[in-house]
Amino acid sequence: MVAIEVSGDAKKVDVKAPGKIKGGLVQMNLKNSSKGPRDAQVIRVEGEQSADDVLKVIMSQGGPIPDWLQDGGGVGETAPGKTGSATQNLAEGKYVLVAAPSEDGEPATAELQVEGGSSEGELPKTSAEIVAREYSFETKGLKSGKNEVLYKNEGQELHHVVGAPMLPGKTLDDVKKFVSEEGGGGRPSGPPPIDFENGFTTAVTDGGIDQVTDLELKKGKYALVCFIQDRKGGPPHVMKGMLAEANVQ
Ligand SMILES: [Cu+2]
Repeated sequence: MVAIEVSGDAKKVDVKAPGKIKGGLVQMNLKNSSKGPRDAQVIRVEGEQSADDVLKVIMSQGGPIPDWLQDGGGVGETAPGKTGSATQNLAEGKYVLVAAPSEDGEPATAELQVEGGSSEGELPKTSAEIVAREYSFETKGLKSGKNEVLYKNEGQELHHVVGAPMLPGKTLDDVKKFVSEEGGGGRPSGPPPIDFENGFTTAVTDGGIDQVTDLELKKGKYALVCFIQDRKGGPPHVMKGMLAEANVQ
């Protein structure tokens, strides 16, 4: 188990994590001691690039994602005062951990060395599943309350899942229209068609990465959206149709 803790306020984040861990199947727990929602992205770096180089890519908004930035994963958005958890296999290597503030501001980083010697382990069995690929989502077994969800990236590109309950009477077309206006730099017309407050965001993962993570869900229809761009750069995947409706039983 790897214990990660984030603290700080809305504009500044501090992150504490062990500098060195053993690879293989790893459960990452993110304790959020700050006042806003926080995540902890775990990114493998193949080369001499620094945490600042990783941040430049993350802040580039639609820019290319270089090949030295690999794997990805970590713990998705966790509410203040809560501990979020994700379990996945971590290969040997140098990782940069990134925790973003909820408002504009510089994310905090920490370096994490993953030492090898352990083989890949099997993920815990779950009944709920979200599969991401270019450019769609597939879900099964999502239910209200706390879910252990297998989140699989079966594509070639990096993806994440941003999910939020759809407001009564709203459709996926309304969601697409809303995020396109926002993503296109325009001002969204009218109130959002989804309940962001009760939404979730998983970690960003590379193609071929599977993780099991905790999601707290409400019964009803959810909109699932991906805002990550292709490795070569370009628009967020939602603009290529990567949005779907999921039914939480
Ligand atoms: Cu995507």
